[in-house]
Amino acid sequence: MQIVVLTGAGVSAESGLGTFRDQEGLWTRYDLNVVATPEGFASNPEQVWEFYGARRRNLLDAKPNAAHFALGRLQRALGARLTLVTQNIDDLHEQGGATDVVHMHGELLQSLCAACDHRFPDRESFGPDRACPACGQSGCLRPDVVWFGEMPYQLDRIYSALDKASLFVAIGTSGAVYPAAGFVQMAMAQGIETMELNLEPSDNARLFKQRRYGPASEVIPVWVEEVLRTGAFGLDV
Ligand code: BJW
Repeated sequence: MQIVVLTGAGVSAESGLGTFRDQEGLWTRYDLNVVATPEGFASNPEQVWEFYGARRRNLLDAKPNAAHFALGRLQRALGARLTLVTQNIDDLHEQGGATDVVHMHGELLQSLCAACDHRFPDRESFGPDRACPACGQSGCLRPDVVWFGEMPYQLDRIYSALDKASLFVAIGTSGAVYPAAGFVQMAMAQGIETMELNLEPSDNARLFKQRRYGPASEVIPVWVEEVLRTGAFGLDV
């Protein structure tokens, strides 16, 4: 029995990290074409670094919430039977005790050198003029995140986990961004169980067999407890 869990910004909302498409979401205050595309970065790297610098500072003050801790507990109990995929670039799943997180849209506290592909942990707020610690070139550093038009990370691993899964669960994601928004269709095509846990119905809500709504910090711990207590979906835990 394999479970694939996909999380989105909603799981970190109660930790004080903004979502993208809600009423006060980041995309209502920032133009995504400017701050979340390779073209935007090429034309104004300072502005993009300012955006990600502010988000780095915000993340350094943030703490995991009950949803992160519950998913961490689930992963420690299920081990390799749970593939935890997140679209989030924060590290709150790890801080909540998850041991193996697939960050398909990259990681905020890492930078990437466009010249030599070197990735490294980075908590600095600004960066365009800094030199790459590996190749020494200046002006080549970017946040290690996946922008629109770029290929998400570890898709082979995600598709292979979905192929073997008996349950796909989407948590706190609007279902607006592909390829993540298409995972439920892949799960449907395989005839496996699907579940949406969100504050409110997402764009894809009708595609899920089961749906539960409410804040992640309340809904996720209840669901995790259920899975661990009853061995729901045939789990032998
Ligand atoms: C709560 C809650 C609480 C609130 N409790 N819930 C047409 C068709 C298909 C695809 C495309 C298309 N046109 C263009 C594309 C491709 C494009 C795309 O999908 N565009 C769409 C706009 C249509 N995708 C891409 O370009 C991707 N790459 C790609 O496709 O490569 C080619 C490829 C081809 C074939 C196969 C595979 C690949 C790359 C996408 C990169 C996304 N990058 C971003 C920003 C970078 C990281 C960052 O800065 O953080 O990633 S955009 C942003 O959206 C971020 C997120 O990870 C992502 C998803 O957002 P999420 O997590 O769903 O957040 P919200 O805000 O949308 O939703 C929050 C939800 O939480 C809501 O439902 C709330 O109700 C809920 N919530 N509080 C529980 N307390």
